[in-house]
Amino acid sequence: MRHLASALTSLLLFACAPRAQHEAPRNDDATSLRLDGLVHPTSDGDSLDAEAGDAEPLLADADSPSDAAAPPIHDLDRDGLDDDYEASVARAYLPYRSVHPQDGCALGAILYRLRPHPDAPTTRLHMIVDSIFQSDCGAGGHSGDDEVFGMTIDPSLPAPDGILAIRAISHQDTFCQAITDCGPCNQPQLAACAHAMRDGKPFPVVFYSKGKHGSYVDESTCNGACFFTNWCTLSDAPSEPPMLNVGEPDAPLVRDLTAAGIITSTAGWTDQSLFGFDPWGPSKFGNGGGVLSLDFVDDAFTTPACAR
Ligand SMILES: [Ca+2]
Ligand SMILES: [Ca+2]
Ligand SMILES: [Ca+2]
Repeated sequence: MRHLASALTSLLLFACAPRAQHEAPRNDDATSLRLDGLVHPTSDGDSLDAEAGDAEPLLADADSPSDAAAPPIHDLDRDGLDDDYEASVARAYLPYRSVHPQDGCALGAILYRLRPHPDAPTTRLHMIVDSIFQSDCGAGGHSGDDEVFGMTIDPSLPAPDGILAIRAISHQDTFCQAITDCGPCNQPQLAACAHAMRDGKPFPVVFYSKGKHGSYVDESTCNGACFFTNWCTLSDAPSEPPMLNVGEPDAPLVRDLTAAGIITSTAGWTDQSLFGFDPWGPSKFGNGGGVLSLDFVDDAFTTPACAR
């Protein structure tokens, strides 16, 4: 009975805990991030809750050798990665996001999906970074904006060295679409990224065009793109708005961006049509943005696993 009460208490704590990881805790020792020992794909997703209920003793005895191989105890999105680890990786390996200094509608947030890389699940991570903005105020502007890049991470290397490949697609599926790739990936060989200092180290840069937020890893491809409507430049500092892990398609971590604390009046958002938005729902984001739930599963952003 005591065990049952303990399990129920643990479940209650999980249910009441904030589901979002806003501004993941800084990991100043990125070398401590390792995939080994952290990937334990859940063989039976239905048993996750039971595992979570039994999790507390594993935390308490984390140093004991017998617990070293224990399954993750905080994997609500059921991808085999501890969700706190996901937040640490996302924060540590986030590229330098260069939002144009004269951007007139820079208010936004970062939604991300991090999981084992589908082509190298034990050695690489893949992250989709969906940058949302309240509006696009460039040519043909609109309410709601979503701009996506994908990246391959080798977590055995500290950031930024572990960033092996980045692919940005601006104005996807339009005649203005531009795909740019960069990174130290060897197979295939990619162009070198532009770099700028973040956390005291040279990080690869993802440029967002002024007002339109078209994303490019190559500034020269951006400038003048789409009939001279896109212009990029390196910002003085990286843009790092609130970050939120959306989870996985089969196990979302969030269904309401306002309840999750992302799209709120407090954060400066004013467009009520975006409040309460479900990032895993079928609707478009605003009257001109894309369907976020499709962004998170779009294979066009699956960067190569980058064998070395
Ligand atoms: Ca997870
Ligand atoms: Ca995940
Ligand atoms: Ca846009």
